Amino acid sequence: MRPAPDSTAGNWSDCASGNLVIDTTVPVVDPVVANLVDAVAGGRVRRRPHGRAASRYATGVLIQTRGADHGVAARIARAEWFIDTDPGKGKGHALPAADGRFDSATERIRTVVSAKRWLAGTHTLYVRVRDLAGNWSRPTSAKITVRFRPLFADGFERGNLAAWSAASGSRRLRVTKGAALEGRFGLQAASAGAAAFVADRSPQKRDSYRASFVFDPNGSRTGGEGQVVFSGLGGGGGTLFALQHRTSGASREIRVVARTPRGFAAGEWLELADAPHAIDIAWFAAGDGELDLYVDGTTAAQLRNLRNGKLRLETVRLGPSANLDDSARGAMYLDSFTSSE
Ligand SMILES: [Ca+2]
Ligand SMILES: [Ca+2]
Ligand SMILES: [Ca+2]
Repeated sequence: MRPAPDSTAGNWSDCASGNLVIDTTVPVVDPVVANLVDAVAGGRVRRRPHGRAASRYATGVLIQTRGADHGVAARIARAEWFIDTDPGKGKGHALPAADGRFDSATERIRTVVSAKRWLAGTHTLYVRVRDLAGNWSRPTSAKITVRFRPLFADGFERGNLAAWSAASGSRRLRVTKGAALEGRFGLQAASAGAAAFVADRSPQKRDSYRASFVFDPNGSRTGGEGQVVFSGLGGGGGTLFALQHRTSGASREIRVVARTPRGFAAGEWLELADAPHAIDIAWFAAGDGELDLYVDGTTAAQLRNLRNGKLRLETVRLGPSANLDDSARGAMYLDSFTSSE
């Protein structure tokens, strides 16, 4: 049915005669089976998942299912997966056919994908398939729970800073009941003038790192600078990533920045209400390195392709540590700090 090429634009050949088959039969995909496995090696399972339980912090997910198409010209041509939120048909992560080629009416799928950059917790993993004519199946799904090796946690419930590796500007840091966002105690850190932060040195040459904490600006003012309230540092003391907070007039905003070979990549400034917020930050060093910010459980920023594969995280700082403006005022509350690989 393709028009014959013609050197003169606008001239079309007669249609060739023939039978035209239009495939409107939507393919289907079997219920997905998703299991945690220990290792990912080029999409293959390095260790057999059968008869051996995956370790507690496994980050490979073995996906198994089968797509089937029916009727005339039936053929499965493509498969994809995604977690939690549907990115749109054709915009998921591609899945290979188990036999290496999508060339028949039914295709088995058996592959391992990495969950290393997922948020800890329970996710819904979806798979759908597409036929040659472009019809997508409805997705089927499976629940899968990932967890990551813990590094350090402190909710300030001992009433002091003893759990931390160091504290800077300790007269400006106070563990108080008034600052408790969870439990009985929280950290009150002065926003004004000079540094007021606690440091944790447990990351030690880490190439993947996640931290979560509760942050309440508590009416503090930053004086217009993007005050650093949480940051990760490398061996030489250079900043690898940071969460910044700034106020100007009635506006209050946060953003993340991450080191690249050419300086820093910065996320958009995001409006933040003056109230307690659950902050999650995930940093990954790799050629396609990444920094993710979640606010109150929702993705707020994703900086990708950071080309930061040579960087290693040594220490993190919680509390105002840089871009400290003389006109900053007040004190913020921080609580419930946890971190993992
Ligand atoms: Ca079909
Ligand atoms: Ca095949
Ligand atoms: Ca607490």
